[in-house]
Amino acid sequence: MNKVIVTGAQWGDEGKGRIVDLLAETADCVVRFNGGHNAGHTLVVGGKTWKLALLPCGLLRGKLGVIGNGVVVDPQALLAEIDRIAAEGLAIGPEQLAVADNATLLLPSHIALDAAQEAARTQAIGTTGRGIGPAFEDRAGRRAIRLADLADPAVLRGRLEETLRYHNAVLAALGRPVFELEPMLAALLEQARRILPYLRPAWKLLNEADEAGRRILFEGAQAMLLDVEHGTYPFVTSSGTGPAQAASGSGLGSAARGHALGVCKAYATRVGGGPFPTELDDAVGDGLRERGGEYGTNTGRPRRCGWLDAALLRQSVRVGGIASLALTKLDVLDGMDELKICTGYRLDGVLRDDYPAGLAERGRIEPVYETLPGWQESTRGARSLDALPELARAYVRRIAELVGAPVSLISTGAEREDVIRLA
Ligand code: 2SA
Ligand code: MG
Repeated sequence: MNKVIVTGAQWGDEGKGRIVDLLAETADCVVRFNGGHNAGHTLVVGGKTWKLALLPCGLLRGKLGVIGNGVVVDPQALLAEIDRIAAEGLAIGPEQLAVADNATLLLPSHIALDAAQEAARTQAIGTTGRGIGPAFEDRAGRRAIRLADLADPAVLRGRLEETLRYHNAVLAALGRPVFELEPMLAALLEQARRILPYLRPAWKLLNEADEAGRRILFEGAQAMLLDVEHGTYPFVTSSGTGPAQAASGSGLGSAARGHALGVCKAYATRVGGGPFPTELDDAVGDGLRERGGEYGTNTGRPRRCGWLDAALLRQSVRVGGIASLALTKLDVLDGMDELKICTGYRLDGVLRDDYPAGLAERGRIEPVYETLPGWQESTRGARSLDALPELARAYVRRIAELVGAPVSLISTGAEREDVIRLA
């Protein structure tokens, strides 16, 4: 399979970075196609821990990295990340990284708007505060500046005037300080000197690579249930997060025919606000959090934990065209007496297997569970299906049945080869 698209199938933090790292070995090129520096991957390569937000993980394996048009790029964050990685021993220049010239620029005023909008919400979303939502909002509102326009100071000035007029009006209305054009323009022109060498028509580069038979790996950020259309709206991010986004967010239309691999934790977690039907607000949930190390990579916020929701997963699989699942953190369930899987919901006494769109209905649904016996043996580091206890195999089989997609990979530990390949 020449094109593989890795996306999260739940609410993020499923371990996509680890799976991308594993698959990067046989790829020629690794592509980001959505989100921005709200993504966060922690990777252990050769005993060294790396943290990436905007850079594609494949760079750590010496593969060409591409930041596609579907990403909102904060030049300050990108340059800081490149400098940090260089200081840690990995130099990344335009030979290693291409950035789409038609990607959207994320400005400091977007970050201020993110904070102001979040404070003004009746119910906070719990955004990452990186300005992601306002930047995508500007793209849809046709006010955004695209990276290619960093090349011409006069054009940039004109675009920035227009964008800032709007940002300042909104910031003032929300009682926040406004931004001045000149210092912002000066900073952008300074950053442009270093950003411009990376800019390429990435869609063209990718199509040529594809035509030459290169293997292209797509690295999704966030996850299906945070998708701006199909996720648990309005508690979502502002970009498309599913496999279909890989085609439009990179300009490689044929990505739509790639293998969509959905990464899924053996239980469920969520950070930030929003619905979570199978959330466990008890000792069982606390146990998952402690054993799974479920604390945010960047902020350290404790993640909400709960049972696997196979109904939502099945919806993600169907909406996203997910062809197979990579199941992560199975070992966190070791030693539990019993495991529950949500198979559907009860709404006003009626069973349904789809998650309702209406907020009022969402408030009234109750998850319906099936209970499976747990296993007492350790699955940590298992590298073949035979090495798993039968009850663990039964749990995996049941997930595949309920979700309607085969499990093609199981990761069982932090080591790169702590993985069971099933296809
Ligand atoms: P935003 O900042 O507008 O995208 O936030 C909107 C909602 O989306 C959630 N969100 C995330 N949830 C989990 N992981 C995220 N990214 C990193 C990752 C996090 C990390 O992929 O692992 O560093 O561990 C992510 N990005 C956005 C957010 O919590 C809001 O609910
Ligand atoms: Mg994460």
